[in-house]
Amino acid sequence: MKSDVIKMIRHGMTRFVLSVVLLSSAASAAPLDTRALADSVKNEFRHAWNGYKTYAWGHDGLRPISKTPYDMWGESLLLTPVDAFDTMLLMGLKDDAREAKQLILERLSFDKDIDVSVFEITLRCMGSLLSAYQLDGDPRFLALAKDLGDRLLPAFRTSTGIPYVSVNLRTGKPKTPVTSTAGAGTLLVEFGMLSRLTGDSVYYRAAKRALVQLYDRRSPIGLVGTSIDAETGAWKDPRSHIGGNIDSYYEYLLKCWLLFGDTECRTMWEESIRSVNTVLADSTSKGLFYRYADMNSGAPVATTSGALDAFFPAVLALGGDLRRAEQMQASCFAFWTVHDIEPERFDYTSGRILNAWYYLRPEIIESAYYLYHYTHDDRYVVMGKAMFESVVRCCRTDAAYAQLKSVVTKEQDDYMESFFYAETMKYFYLLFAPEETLPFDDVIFTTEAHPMKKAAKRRE
Ligand code: DMJ
Repeated sequence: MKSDVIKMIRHGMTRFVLSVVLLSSAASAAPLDTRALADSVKNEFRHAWNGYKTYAWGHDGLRPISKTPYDMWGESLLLTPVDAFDTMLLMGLKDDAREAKQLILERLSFDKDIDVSVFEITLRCMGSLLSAYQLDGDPRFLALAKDLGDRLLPAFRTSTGIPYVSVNLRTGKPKTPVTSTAGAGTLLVEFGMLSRLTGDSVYYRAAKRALVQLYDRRSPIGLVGTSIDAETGAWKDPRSHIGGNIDSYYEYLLKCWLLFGDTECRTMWEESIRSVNTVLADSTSKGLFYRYADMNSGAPVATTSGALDAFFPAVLALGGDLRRAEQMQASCFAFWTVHDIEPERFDYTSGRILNAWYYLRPEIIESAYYLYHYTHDDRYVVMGKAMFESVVRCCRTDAAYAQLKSVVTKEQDDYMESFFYAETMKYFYLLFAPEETLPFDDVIFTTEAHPMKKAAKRRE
């Protein structure tokens, strides 16, 4: 019944204001108006964007307390407007999108003598440019993505095909062979879409080879480690888990099957998730989490989880395992509620915080959005509302939004990542906005929340 009313609201009957029973502990009957919530998200997005425009225009990002700009690799690649552009389009912020597009097309150049992280620039720039091209249609976005792809290819010229961590955008000189599994294995959604849209398979082949090379080095019990040497192919850190430095490797196995119909990715996903659920899943009195274990023996190493791990319910749900997805989301959200916002790392058995920062991360919100899509259970909208209110209460500054040094003290830090615009605010918005804002089943989101259309085709 409640689901039906929320569905009606999400489909335009905004006059309905609904009282829902909040999640277990927060059982007060609060009015819930998803249209109003979506508008609040949009207003807060605009608040943060106006801060960027006023104090950091033309730079990568804004320091939201000192109101000064920063550039991640020393020279600007316009990370904030590039990452934020498709969120503006989805929110219907036409004037802001027009300004951002003009800035990007006039000023963005990858011909720079800087060493950039292959992983970060692929997620933040290539994914954004490809989604900008698909949503806006201007071929200059695709040309920029192709130029970037060509500059990143030298990083893959290793004896294994696993890419170096970073590459110089002008000279192509690679740097740092020991890479994280996520760093080397979270490239195929973007590189594959670049191949599809340009008709040149070179990008797909490079990123796919890297993914297969990682998978082929899995242990006899089917697990991968945290870091690997791209030249020797030897694992450097044998700890296996689903958290930071491995996380999106699993996500892309599944998504590349769903986006490209790549059956080899399907097999790799199915084999991998079986091992992960067998060896790493940990059902405790505090709920479902995934532990750290040695990739070869499966021996437990740590019972830690955190903000990054909270992407996993979304992936489980996308892969069809709603039971584990819902269990894990409930466990993660319980840790969010302890301090009204989630810490970067905690021990899920003792409850001890191991890293108290909050970096404005989106993962738990992303999972709420996926779970709402699949279940239409009101609890995920209520959860999203609570999290949105926490972020506004704890992280808002008069210029934009600030990450937190501590979820306990709520002391703010003078930094704001571009993924706040690309992911955090986008997933809040999509959770509250009418489903037709972006039909879920038409797209696969990159790990930076840039939607890739399943039906995308090369234009002749
Ligand atoms: C983003 O850059 C991507 O989501 C990535 O996969 C890891 N997490 C950050 C945001 O937390």
